[in-house]
Amino acid sequence: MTMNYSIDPSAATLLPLAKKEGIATVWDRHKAMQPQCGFGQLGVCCRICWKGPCRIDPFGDGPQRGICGADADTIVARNVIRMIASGTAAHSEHGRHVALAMLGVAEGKLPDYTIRDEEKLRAVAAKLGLDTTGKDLHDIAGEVALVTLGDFQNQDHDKPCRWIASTLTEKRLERLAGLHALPHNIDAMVTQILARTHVGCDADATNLIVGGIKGALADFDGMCLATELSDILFGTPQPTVTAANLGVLKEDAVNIAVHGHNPLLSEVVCDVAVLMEEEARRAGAGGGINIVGVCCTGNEVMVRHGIPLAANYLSQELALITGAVDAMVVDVQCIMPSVSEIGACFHTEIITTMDDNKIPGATHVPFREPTAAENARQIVTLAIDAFRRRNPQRVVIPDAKQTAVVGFGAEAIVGALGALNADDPLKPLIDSIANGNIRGIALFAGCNNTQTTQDSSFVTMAKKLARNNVLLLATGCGAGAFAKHGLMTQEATLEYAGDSLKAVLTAVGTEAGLGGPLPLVLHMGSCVDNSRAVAVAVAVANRLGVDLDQLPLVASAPEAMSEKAVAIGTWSVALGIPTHVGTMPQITGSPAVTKLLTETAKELLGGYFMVELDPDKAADRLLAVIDERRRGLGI
Ligand code: MSK
Repeated sequence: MTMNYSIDPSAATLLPLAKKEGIATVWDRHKAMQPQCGFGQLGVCCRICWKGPCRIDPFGDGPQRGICGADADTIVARNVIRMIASGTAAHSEHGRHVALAMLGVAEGKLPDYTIRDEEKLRAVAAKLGLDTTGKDLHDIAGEVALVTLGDFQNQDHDKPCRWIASTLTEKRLERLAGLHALPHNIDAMVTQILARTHVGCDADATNLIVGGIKGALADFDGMCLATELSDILFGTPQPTVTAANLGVLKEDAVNIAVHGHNPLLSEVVCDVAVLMEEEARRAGAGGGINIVGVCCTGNEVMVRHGIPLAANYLSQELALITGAVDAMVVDVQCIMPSVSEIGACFHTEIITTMDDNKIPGATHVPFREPTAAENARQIVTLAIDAFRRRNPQRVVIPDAKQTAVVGFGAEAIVGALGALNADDPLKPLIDSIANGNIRGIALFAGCNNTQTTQDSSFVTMAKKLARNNVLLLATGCGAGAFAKHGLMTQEATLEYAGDSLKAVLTAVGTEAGLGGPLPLVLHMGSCVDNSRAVAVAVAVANRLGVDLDQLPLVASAPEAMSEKAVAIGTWSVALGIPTHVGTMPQITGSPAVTKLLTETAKELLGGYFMVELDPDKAADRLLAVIDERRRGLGI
């Protein structure tokens, strides 16, 4: 049974234990929810006003319009773009938080933070068109922060957001401007979507979807700025060797799981934990303090500092069922409310930290940047106290741990390629694509979803694409899946890569001093870090003088789940990237919206959605698209 839920070996150990102890997990709740509402699955249920809920009969026998007169196309389009607005809000709020922190650093108000990557700060300032001559570091940081915050404040509709304007290819910017899809202000895009989907407003499905695309591009803007400013404050990822899966928990240490998305808190918890090792030992933890990651906070600290990743989205509850986690510290997004109930079955402190993200039953430690270290000390103290209450008899740490070579942001990839050609680092990559040694590039992103067997589609697709010489990039919980299943190792490259891909990865990895090939899948970071993959793609496109929709580049979210994933998938399409989704999107109740996103988008944007639930067939479809793109380039 467990095999249908997950291919993660930790699940095989811990789900039977949960069952024995009467602890319900996400998979139990999924089962209890069956059958799920068919109207909701098709996207034809409208709950936008209190005349409803209304739903359209997909078989044509019952109502074809809601009480206000909205048809299936309007309802589906409104529902899906509201998801985009939420995803955009989530990523961009994260970005705003980081930008405000950078402003605080520049103004000398945040003693617990500093600028860790001066070179990146200067590069970002130059990219944003700022003159840094003669300015000191803090002045530059202040200007970068203010320009960034301008993307939340600009009221000139004709002036696109600064980050997107300084990131994409000229051709892509022109194409998006032609469709009136370039956002001028992130907050305004979220507000506009909510306004136009209010009862009695925009009822034109095509117009709504174009508004959604504009909102998704605001999401892209927010992700770019969140990623780049986080690198400046916390360091730009470089290749590092670490480990993944629940075997990274330690019996003899205070285990603190950092979970959520925003690095502002987790970074300081990591710093403070080092200073509190002795206290942990005095409490009986001979192994000191062991910080592990969950979801994308985990990915953030993993790619920057080599902190091991314990779990991706669907495994977060399993981490608690080990009985070995003393504190789970959460910030924002993708935290199951069930964690407090499961934590209460053990000694585990579930600690919420953001005032707008609380969970009943959790301990709340309000996190404020000016007192970050003090807050982190409070959190680590709670974890040490919990460790004292831990029942060793209940500790079951699965024998599941894989090495993971991670930390491949755009700079690290260009750096590794630079070992082959210092003057023109992109040339080895471009030559390899042109001569077919690399057939194409696939970016795996997105979540886990109980609608699919956890991690299975990621692993199946990656192995097939790698065998066919496709270079693989990954972020978010997809990256977590690959790390847990040993696909971020040199051994995986030797075992699964096709011959020509293996030769390229070996040449680059060896020259870059890794003593062997690059790992089979390159971990680029958390879900906001999808912008890193775009940075590489834009550099290649600019170098070739083409646009993004001409590159043999595809994206896939085989286990997509969240509203953020809907936003990411939509901007990926808007950037010209064919984008596979492996779970059924809630749009199929409208053939018009489905056609718009899966077919018409190709003419308008070059990118389009491909829905394929079978991972093996999905890999074949991606290979066919890559080959079509190659033919288009004449290679
Ligand atoms: S955490 S948005 S489940 S990737 Fe970024 Fe994972 Fe998806 Fe959340």
